[in-house]
Amino acid sequence: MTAIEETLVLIKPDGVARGLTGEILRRIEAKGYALVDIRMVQADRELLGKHYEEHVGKPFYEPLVSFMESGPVVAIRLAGNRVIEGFRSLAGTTDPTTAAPGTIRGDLGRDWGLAVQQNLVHGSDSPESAARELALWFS
Ligand code: RTP
Ligand code: MG
Repeated sequence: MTAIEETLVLIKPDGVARGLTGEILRRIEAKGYALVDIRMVQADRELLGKHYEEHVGKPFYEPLVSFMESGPVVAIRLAGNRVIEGFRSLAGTTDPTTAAPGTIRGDLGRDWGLAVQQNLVHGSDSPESAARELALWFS
């Protein structure tokens, strides 16, 4: 038996701006996960600073936060058995240029000049991250 768990998925500003929200939701639903809650958010620096606290001080932190506040994101509370690893598998690896075809990043993403920041989606990477991030985006 595996337990039903929840994860935070974000459709990042590039995914929203390119009109890929429907296609990304379609893939998530086709995989069989449940959309528990969904909202469109214009994130500010305070929220993004907490969301990306593990990356504070890294060279890509400032450009990442600037990118993430450049437009609205879609935040999704997603549920299912092993959904945390399942969604990350659906998303593909971080760099969309080399993410495997068949994945969201591999099929729909590429390098548009901002390195790997524009990679369409975020998914929590552990149960602890999921609980922390869901509390931030669905408080
Ligand atoms: P995510 O958190 O968005 O689901 O992606 P991830 O686990 O695959 O990547 P992570 O290492 O957590 O990095 C978070 C986001 O920061 C941007 N990033 N830029 N070297 C770079 O320029 C760099 N490395 C990471 C990406 O947008 C990545 O998704
Ligand atoms: Mg991550």
